[in-house]
Amino acid sequence: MTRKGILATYEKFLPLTEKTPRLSLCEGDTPLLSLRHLGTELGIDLLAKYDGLNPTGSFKDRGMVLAVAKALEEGARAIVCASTGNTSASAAAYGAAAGIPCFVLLPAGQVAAGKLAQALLYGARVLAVRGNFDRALELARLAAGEREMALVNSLNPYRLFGQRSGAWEICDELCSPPDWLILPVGNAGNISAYCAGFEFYREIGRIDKLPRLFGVQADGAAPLVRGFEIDTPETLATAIRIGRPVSADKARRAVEVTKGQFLSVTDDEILDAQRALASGEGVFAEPASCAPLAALRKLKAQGKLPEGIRVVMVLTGNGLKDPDAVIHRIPLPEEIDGTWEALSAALEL
Ligand code: AN7
Repeated sequence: MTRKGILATYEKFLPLTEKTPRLSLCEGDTPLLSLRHLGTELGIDLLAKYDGLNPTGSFKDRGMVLAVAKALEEGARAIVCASTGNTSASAAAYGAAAGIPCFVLLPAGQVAAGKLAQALLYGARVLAVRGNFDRALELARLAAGEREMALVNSLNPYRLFGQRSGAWEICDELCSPPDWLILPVGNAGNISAYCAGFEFYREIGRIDKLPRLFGVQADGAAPLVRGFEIDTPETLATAIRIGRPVSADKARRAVEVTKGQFLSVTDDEILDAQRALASGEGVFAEPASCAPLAALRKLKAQGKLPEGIRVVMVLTGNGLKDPDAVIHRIPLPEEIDGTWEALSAALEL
């Protein structure tokens, strides 16, 4: 099957009219990889939904394509968002594709280099706000209210609607839902969208049960695990450095109706998981995306991971987005003289 993009593939399931522009950068239809080595280690059937292979390198494209198409349909003069990075890259790209100006508000100094480069190069007007993501989002909401701009954060219902496609693709490919679906949680939109996607498929009879949904946060930014908002969230997984998730209620409901759970892991556990995923399976995901693997390893160590279940882990963002998170923590390449003798000595297996 050729890639057609989310709007064409799921036309019937999305709130499209004949006036909605069929925008596409060929997002979605990402691979569902079997992670055999890590799966064996954990004693489960482990699959990864490799959403870092989307056009801008993250799952955000699934919802952004619909949000921007709807903004065009509704005559918005510009789009605006706040972002820890990936939303801004996606908004900027789809804004460019749609020919509509894009404003992005980033927490100053807290966005991974790849994401910042994307937003700038795709031609967005990028503003670095002195403050954290939660403050930037308040300002973006104000901007949308004060100007004729469409807010394309996940408060925009079309974003979450488009992100349901992740759940649909998994069910379409497996012909049944997995036992568990585990994903990182920041602003809590994606876990809510997955839940809605699975519930919709159950409603129309494509599946007969919901997977248990597990949302993973970083210890320093874990409002949903702790049960209260965090004023100064801290984690090196900057994508999920969020203290006041706007979709907290929806996410709590998602975990409740599917009998799932919120979990948290330390930054060190995230980095260990990132390395295990890369060196064990050949898959490079950004730190936030590795929080679920870290959580699975932790559950295994605690004897709380059921044997033999099928688990889909959503790899939400590409590792290339944020090389700085790892480059200072791994040994640098060994330097050798440009001679055969030096090389020969280094080629010991
Ligand atoms: C790689 O880009 O919030 O719980 O502004 O980039 O739906 O927020 C990114 C979030 C997980 C969390 N993984 O998803 C933004 C932003 C990656 C992310 C999340 C994000 P939500």
